[in-house]
Amino acid sequence: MSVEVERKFLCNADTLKIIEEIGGACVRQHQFQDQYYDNPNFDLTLRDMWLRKRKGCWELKCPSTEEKSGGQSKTAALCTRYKEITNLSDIQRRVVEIIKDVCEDTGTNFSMENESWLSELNLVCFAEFTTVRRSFVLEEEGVQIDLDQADFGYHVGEIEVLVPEDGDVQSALEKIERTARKLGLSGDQRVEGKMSVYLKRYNPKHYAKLLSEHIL
Ligand code: V4E
Repeated sequence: MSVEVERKFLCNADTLKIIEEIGGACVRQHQFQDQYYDNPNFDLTLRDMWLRKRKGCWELKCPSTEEKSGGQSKTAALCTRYKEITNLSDIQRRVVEIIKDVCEDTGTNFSMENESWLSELNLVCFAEFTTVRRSFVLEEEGVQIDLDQADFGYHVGEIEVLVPEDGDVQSALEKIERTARKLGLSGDQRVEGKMSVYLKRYNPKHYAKLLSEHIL
């Protein structure tokens, strides 16, 4: 399983032009809807686990606990590192491990045919939005740049490097740092992701809880 190392950045009127000037090639433009799920106690998101359905497929984003996670440099502090699980039975197993209290009577043999496992685990959709994404690659750095426009009016960019399991996270952080400099990014504040902005606006209690636990 690979680890996604990402740095988010704020876009402006010049971002697209700069990406083209530094050699970014547009490889894809697509639109997708995300539905995020958790139980009413927020047992998943309070553990920084993000269960979502995107284009009909289930995904679970979990924090990477790699030993070689790249240390605590300024660059590392601006980046996130997550693993993405896409196999449904693996996702269900991880979710059951986390929501143990509601699962005392629940096995892990859920039907793959329908979505009754969601109600069995008391999981409900807490966020739903559509993103238009333009993706660019910088061949020489081996990085991808995504420009996301969410349907609730938030525009954010991401510099992303995929690192194989046991791969070199430090080198990924350096690629991201070099790309950030080429893009002229300044500042050492983490930029909010779509979820932060969405929850702050539409589900402030959930947002406040995640903020107080330093998840967002
Ligand atoms: C990991 C995470 C969340 C799930 C959504 O992740 P994100 O990368 O923001 O969304 P997206 O659409 O770009 O996913 P991709 O297509 O890249 O897989 S929601 C909140 N988090 C945690 C998080 C955080 N604490 N800080 C920052 C800057 N980003 C994400």
